[in-house]
Amino acid sequence: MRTTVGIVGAGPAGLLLARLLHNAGIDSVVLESRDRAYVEHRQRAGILEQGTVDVLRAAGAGERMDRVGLRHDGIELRFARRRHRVDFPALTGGRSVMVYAQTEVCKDLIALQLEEGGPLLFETEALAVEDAGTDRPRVRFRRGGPEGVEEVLECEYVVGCDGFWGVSRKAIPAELTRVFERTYPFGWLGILADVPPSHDELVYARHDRGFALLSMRSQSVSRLYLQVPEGTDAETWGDDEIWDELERRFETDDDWKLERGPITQKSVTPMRSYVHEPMRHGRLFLAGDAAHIVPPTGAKGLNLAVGDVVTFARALTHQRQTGSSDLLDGYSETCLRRVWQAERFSYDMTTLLHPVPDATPFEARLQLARLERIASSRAAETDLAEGYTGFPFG
Ligand code: RFL
Ligand code: PHB
Repeated sequence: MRTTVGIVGAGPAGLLLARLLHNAGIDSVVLESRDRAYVEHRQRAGILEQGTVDVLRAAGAGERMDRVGLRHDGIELRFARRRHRVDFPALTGGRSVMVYAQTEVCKDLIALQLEEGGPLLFETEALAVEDAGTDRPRVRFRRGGPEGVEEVLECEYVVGCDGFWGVSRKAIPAELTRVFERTYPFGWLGILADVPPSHDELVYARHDRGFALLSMRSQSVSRLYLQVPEGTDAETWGDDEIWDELERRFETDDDWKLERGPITQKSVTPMRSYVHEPMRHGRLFLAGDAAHIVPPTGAKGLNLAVGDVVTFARALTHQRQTGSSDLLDGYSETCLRRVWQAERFSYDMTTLLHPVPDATPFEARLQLARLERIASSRAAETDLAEGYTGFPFG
């Protein structure tokens, strides 16, 4: 098998890249180890930055998003029993975000790819990327489970969009690589519940008992998170216990009330910051979670993945049109500038809102002082609003 761009992984990065290349008249093959239903139902991100929304629209993948997605003009910060709303358009010259789940973005892109695009092969696992340093990189893969036969995809370029646990990153020699990493001593217990969201915007709450987040999937489905100790097993939390704890952490001095409903899903996500440098080796390019991870507090992971593949598609199109590989050569540097801004923002949001288990009273007071500062200074609040609504692409 042979193609121009071999894409490993059909998460948001791989699927959007296939679409952007198709629109530019460049052929690709996408290899995805899981089946279609799994990829379409994996619960993850919920917030699209303005720039991501614009890219999906321009790619012809924004129709359903514009119909059922929810435009949000702000978030609420909750701390010390108080509420403070951050007004995005007022602080950023009109920018906002969209609540539209990653599951839905993936469903839309998969439908388009199967209808109009090149091959998208599910249950096809990449085993290794080979000869990345040459102009004929290859992906060795296997279809149909461990019993399937091994095959080879010959490419001009390979883009590793296979997430944090993928194989592409391993093809970059260790001696050329630098990894920057931080783990956190807590995770998020996330639930999906059949109950209308108790607030019309997201609520980020800092409480002495831990962080809590109120988000949503639609007008009738809530998505909520609780900070829990690292390594917590979701099944040890009973449904009533979860609602009781959420209620405590969202408590205010006014009459705001958290509505409860049947919990349909629960799971725990670990928290990590991670950057792999460089993001390119020869003709292998890494995109999305394959190259970097942010803790979810800043809602940046999916948006970064989109930025990476937009940068790659532009660079390859430029190379096709002008013969110049300048933009491809600059891929890693271009992406990493934005990646590090998102790392910084996600780290700031995480340390602002999560009390660490062994925090001193001094550190707890500083957290409150930082929140006070955002609530009382337009400059501090603008910094948050700019970071949340997103950094420019490319
Ligand atoms: P993905 O989505 O992990 O997709 C990688 C794909 O590659 C496949 N794969 C392979 N395929 C073939 N061969 C192999 N050897 C393979 N190995 C792996 C996998 O099956 C998978 O289909 O990476 P991608 O495309 O880079 O997308 C990244 C995003 O998924 C991720 O950054 C976000 O979900 C992060 N994130 C959030 N991002 C946001 O922008 N806004 C949010 O509000 C937000 N909230 C979140 C989040 C992530 C969370 N979790 C669970 C980590 C909330 C949570 C709880
Ligand atoms: C979500 O809706 O899943 C979500 C929203 C905002 C975040 C993280 C996750 O910061």
